[in-house]
Amino acid sequence: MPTPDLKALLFDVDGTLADTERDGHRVAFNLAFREAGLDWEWDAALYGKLLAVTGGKERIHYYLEQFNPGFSPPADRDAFIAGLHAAKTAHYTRLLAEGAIPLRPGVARLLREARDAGLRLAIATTTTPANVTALIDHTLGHAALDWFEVIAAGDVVPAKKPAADIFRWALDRLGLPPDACLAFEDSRNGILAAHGARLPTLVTVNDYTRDDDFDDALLVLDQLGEPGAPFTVLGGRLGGLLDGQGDGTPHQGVVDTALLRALHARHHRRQVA
Ligand code: XBP
Ligand code: MG
Repeated sequence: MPTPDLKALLFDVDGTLADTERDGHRVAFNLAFREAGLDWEWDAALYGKLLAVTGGKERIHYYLEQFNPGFSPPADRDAFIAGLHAAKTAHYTRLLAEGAIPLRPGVARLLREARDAGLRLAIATTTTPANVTALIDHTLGHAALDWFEVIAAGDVVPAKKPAADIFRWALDRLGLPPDACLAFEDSRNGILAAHGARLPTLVTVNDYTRDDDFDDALLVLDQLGEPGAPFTVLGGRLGGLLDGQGDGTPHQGVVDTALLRALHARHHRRQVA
C-alpha cells in the first residue's frame, strides 16, 4: 500500500497552541465566580484536577458534583451554569485582547511553514469558538483566521474530548481520511480523542499534562522548538528520522514540515509492516 501524502495538520488549542489554562481560563472562571457573588476560588492545583473534564460548562458541573456538593444551585442549574460560563468567556477573551497569553514556542513558525509548504490547516478543540478567534486574532493577527480551513470548536459536537467527535467533524469538513493528516495535542483527553478518530498524533506537553499517559503518541516533546532553542524528546522515537530525506541534514531540534513528513511516512510504513 503506497504511503498517503501528508495533506493537513489538525491542532488542538488549549495547552497546544498556547498555555491558556492556568493563567487564562482559570483566571477567567474565578473572575466570573466573584462577579456572580460566589466565593469559589479555583487555585492552580484544584484546576489541574478539574481539567479531567473538558469544556467549561461541563467543568463547572463536575466541580459542583465532586468538589462543592454542599452548594445549592438555582432551580435552573443549566441556565445558571451557562450564565457563569458566558461571563467567563467575556473575561477570557478580554484577557487575550490584553495580550495575556502568547503562542507557545514554535507554533507561529510551524503554522507559517506549513502554509508555505501547501499543507492544509484545521483546528479541533473543545473550547468556545469566540476563544479561538480571540487567540488567533491577538497573536497572529486577524488575517490568520483564514489560514485555518476548518475551525471545529465548542458545542458543535455534543460529546467533547476524550470523545473523537470533534476530530471526526473536522476531518469530515476537510474531506480527508485520517491517514492523510497529523494531529497536535497536549493532553491525555486530547490524544484519546485524536486516536479515536485514527489520527496519528504529536504531543507537546505542558505543566498540567507532563505526567499524562501518551503511549499512543508518535512523538512526545516539551515544545515544538525554535532555531537556537530546541525541543526535548520526552517519548516516542526520533532517531534517524530524517535519514534518507535527501540532504541527510539532521534536524535542529525544531518541528518543521520535513520532520512532520518523515514522522508521517514512518508511521505508515509501520502500519503496513
Ligand atoms: C480545552 C478545554 C476547555 C477550556 C475552556 O480542552 O477543556 O474546556 O479549558 O474552554 P482541549 P471553554 O485543549 O482538549 O480542547 O470554557 O470555552 O469550554
Ligand atoms: Mg488541549
